[in-house]
Amino acid sequence: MNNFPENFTWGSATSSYQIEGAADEAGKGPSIWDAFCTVPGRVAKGDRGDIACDHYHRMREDVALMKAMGLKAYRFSIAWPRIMPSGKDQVNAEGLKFYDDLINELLDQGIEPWVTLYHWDLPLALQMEEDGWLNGEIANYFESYARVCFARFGDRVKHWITLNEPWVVAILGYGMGTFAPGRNSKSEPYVVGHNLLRAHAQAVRCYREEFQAHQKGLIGITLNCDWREPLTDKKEDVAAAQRALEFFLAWFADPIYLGQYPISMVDRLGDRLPQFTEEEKDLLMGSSDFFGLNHYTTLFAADARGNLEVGSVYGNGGLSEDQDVNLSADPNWKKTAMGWAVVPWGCQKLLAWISDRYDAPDIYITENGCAYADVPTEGKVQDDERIAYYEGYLNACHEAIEKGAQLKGYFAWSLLDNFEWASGYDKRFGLHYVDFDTLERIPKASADWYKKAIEANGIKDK
Ligand code: PNW
Repeated sequence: MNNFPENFTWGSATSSYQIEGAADEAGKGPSIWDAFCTVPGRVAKGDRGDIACDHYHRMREDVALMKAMGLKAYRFSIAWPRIMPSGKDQVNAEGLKFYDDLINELLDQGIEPWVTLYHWDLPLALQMEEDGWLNGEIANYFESYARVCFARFGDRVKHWITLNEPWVVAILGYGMGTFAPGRNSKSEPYVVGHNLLRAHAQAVRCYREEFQAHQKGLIGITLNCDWREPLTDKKEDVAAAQRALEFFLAWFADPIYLGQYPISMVDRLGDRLPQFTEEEKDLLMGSSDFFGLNHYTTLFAADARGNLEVGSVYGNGGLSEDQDVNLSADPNWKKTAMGWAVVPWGCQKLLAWISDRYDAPDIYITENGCAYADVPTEGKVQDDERIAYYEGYLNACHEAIEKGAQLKGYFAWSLLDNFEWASGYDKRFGLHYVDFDTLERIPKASADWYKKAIEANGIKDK
């Protein structure tokens, strides 16, 4: 048995647009994802989030599923346009009430709420009128929205996450254009990344100055990163893997933990990388009480020496030219339905890399999981591949802890099958199967497996 530390936070995660539905109900304003889904060809099968899992109307039933698994914590996001339909000024009382009810229900069932303030559903008005994350003013709008949430929910919410995966917002939203708002640019991602960091820092300052002393919660950020393993032990490839991790994770983590962008980015991006003022640097430095990490997969990295292979593996397109890194997978690696390789040791190496570079911060894995083409038979879903994935990655987490990583918790992505962004409903990440016609939920075998892991506070050795 591989046992986890006492008080390890066992959780599961979701996000507002992916599960709530009720997209145009109870005073909610449209988000950039509501709009993006209406553009032909952007989302598989023309799927949209208007109904999704209908969690907005089935919230209590879903909390009961969490309770049945014995979850200690549940990470969800607040939809900014449900709280502020046009992104600023006016606050929607019905939106506040929904999250009040959810938080109260969780606490009644003994489940700790972990709240993400931004999981990509930007109020559409801020995109149309203000250019969204391209406009430096957005940091002020985000701070105002965050303040409303701290003031209203902070008596009960003790873990806040400002932003989910700024890398995805910047690269997929503004570089590759595969996610909302669908832009293709070589310079905008770095402006967007910069403004995301500024917005994070201002929200954290707001929490610390106005709320933290009496509410006594913690606030952090969630960054996503795959592991990059050098393809060979040649020093050029070792350097390429390091550079790839810097462009992926250190882009956001270095300003927060070390006070500046990585030198590799400064050197390679020139004027495309904005600069922080001294005041912004001070605000950013130390602005996360914990390191939230979303991790799914691993690829090899090799120095491209100007011969970039574009488009062969996910991640090779877009802005890879800035890094001059070629990515590849071992053909023997198993792949999930997303085409993402299952490589548990990459998770252990990434946790060690973070612990080493940032002086062993408290880390929470705020997402880890996998999609498979689950099919119910006689009302049951026997998702053995998902169980194997979780077993592999949790064993890797255990090893990382033994080697010194301060990993304090783990959130399985996801509680439910849901709207998987540009992949629509086709890609199922849930511990619970959702029939998108009837909206019935069925616990998969993995939900039962996870329940036992939580109960035992550990998993069986490989
Ligand atoms: C994360 N990539 O998204 C998100 O936080 C979740 O909302 C999402 O459902 C989950 O992972 C599974 O995809 C990502 O292409 C989306 O590198 C794409 C990438 C990474 C993370």
